Amino acid sequence: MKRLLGGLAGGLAGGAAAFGAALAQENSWNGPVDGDIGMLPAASKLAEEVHFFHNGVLMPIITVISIFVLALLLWVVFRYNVKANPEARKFSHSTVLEVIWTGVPIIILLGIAFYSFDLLYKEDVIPDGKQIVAKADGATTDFTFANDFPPSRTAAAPKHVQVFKGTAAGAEGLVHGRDYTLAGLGSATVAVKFKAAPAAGESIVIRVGRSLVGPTKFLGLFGKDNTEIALAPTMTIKAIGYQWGWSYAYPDFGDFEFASNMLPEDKTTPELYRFEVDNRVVVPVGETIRVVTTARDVIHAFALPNMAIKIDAVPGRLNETWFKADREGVYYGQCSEICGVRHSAMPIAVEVVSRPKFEAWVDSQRALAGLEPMFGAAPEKFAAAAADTAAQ
Ligand SMILES: [Cu+2]
Repeated sequence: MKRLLGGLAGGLAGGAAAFGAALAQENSWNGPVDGDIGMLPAASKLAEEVHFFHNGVLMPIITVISIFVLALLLWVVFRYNVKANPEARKFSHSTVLEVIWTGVPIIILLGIAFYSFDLLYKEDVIPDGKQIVAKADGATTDFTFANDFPPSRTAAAPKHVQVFKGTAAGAEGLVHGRDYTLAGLGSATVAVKFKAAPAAGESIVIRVGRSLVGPTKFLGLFGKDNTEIALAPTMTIKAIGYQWGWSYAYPDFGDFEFASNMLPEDKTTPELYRFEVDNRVVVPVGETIRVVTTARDVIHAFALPNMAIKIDAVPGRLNETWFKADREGVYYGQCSEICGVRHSAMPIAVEVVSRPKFEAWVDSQRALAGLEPMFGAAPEKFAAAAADTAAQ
């Protein structure tokens, strides 16, 4: 028995270690690999929040319920079998018990809804946060900005404002109360008042709005708050599903459109077969992208697991969602609505690149469509965009 228990404990410890290793696995191509447990690596704050909801909220609840039900079962099996309990009692109701087994699940579901309704809202509603960048002159301590949102969306609490100091070393998040205070929350103009004037030349980045996404402290107590204010989209991509492929349009950049079809087996690697396409969607890193979906024939669904988005593409109707990739790379998804015999042959491949690369790509697509370049004529814009990225 001792050996059995020892083996069991060893097995559990080994299993836990394997689970940890699988979770921590470096996954350079962001897709599934052999031995994976859990979800694909998160590439956006929204995906991090989805993972937090699954790993930090749902899994503990599921585990406790499973163990509780198993214990009840074992109790009934051993305590009330025909040998241990030959004379069964004949009662059929217990008001107290029925109130408990109705009330407790309601409380559990309310607890889940508290997190999941919030997430549903964030996925569905396009963020409206804005960012103000100011250069410090070494003397100014107060930086004001217009709080010009619709009444229900104005910055009214310290968490609706995030302040960063951008230096060569990267962005440093400042703490309300320690580094700065806020004046005028809820009114038309808000001031960020620094305790000490930031050094001359430093970029002061102020993010404002109510579109907070990312994992927060569990029950407001444990872990660390890792939320960020999501900014309003800088561009829209329109994904149109058809039997069997996707077509993408970029209405902000001259309405060029291209088809994106799965690469045949001999044109790609075994690992990427059924993921890779001939023309990838290209988007800039760190920017909020509005995704609008529709379809030409039957219902398809646009899904990107790394960004934790999935939305139906319905003929005659526009659906929208959004994502913001935090890392450059290629992210794969697949049509997620059974749409016909080649449903499995309409993958989605999104390439996240730097802003200058994105602009060069836009110009190349415009050239293919017979349009004038949009960015190439103004090379100084490239430098400004690169400096902006460095400042963040
Ligand atoms: Cu489809």
